[in-house]
Amino acid sequence: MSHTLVLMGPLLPSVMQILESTYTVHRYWESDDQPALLASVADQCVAVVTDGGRGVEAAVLKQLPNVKIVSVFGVGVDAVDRHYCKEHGILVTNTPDVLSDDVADMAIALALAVSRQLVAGDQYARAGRWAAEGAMPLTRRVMGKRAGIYGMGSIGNALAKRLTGFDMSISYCNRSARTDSPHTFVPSLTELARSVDYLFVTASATPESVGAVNAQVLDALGTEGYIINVSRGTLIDEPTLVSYLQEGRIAGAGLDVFAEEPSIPEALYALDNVVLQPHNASGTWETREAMGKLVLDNLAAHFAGQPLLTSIE
Ligand code: 8YV
Repeated sequence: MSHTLVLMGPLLPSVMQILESTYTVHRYWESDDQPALLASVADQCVAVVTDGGRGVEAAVLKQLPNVKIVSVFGVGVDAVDRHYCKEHGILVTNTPDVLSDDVADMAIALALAVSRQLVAGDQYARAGRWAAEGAMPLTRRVMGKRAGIYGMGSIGNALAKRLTGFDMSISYCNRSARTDSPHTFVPSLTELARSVDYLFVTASATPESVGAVNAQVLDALGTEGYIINVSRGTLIDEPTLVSYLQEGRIAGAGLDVFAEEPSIPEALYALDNVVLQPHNASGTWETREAMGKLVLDNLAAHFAGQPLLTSIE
């Protein structure tokens, strides 16, 4: 008999197809009566599969006492109650590394887009304003500027590689200096912000990093500084960021992530110093297929009694 698992939300169709032909899958998000669904599979369910945004709460896991693994389609596991998992010996797996290149690409795209006013330029061209009014207003150069990376993990590293192609000086703030990084380590996030033109947020969401980009950091970034966030919205004090953008207290922002997704603070829609994305940094077919494969491979390894390919402490 196949193993029973609860799937918290939809995944790529190709991944769902393999998942559902290999296991007995219960679709949590589609259920009209989720508590009844959990109660009906409480004995059999041995795994939960979810994505980075949905994760899984302790309230759900409590109803599934035989779950031994939570497999996350995403690198961030902040939406999984890891404390509960640890206490109950539940393994947590994620999909690191396979998405780093695309997320780094998105960070670069956002930096270029907000500095060079790509979206505004596109609108200007489409509205026929070039012919009617002449050239659009001048923008800001990216090449050769100073970049700061908050979180020098796999994504931060992939980003640094790209930034060197723009002749940018690179410094970073991380829990500790990385012996494998040639870039300048700055222990304080505020000091990092003070010394750069672009502050890229690539750290994972942890109790230490949540809210770390606060008014003090934004003040240090200053009126010429841009912030780019491809990590989690919760790392930034969002109401403060919105008011700083409205008041021109920083130059601009490229944001792929928000504190309460899928909500975006409406005030941002009116601002031309902001470029927005709907949390799509890993959203390419190539990366999503690779993430799906890792979810499936981790589950297969677990049920075969093999070591997991990627696991979280
Ligand atoms: C995904 C993410 O958008 O990996 C993460 O942590 O946030 C993203 O790659 C998400 O997990 C897919 O739904």
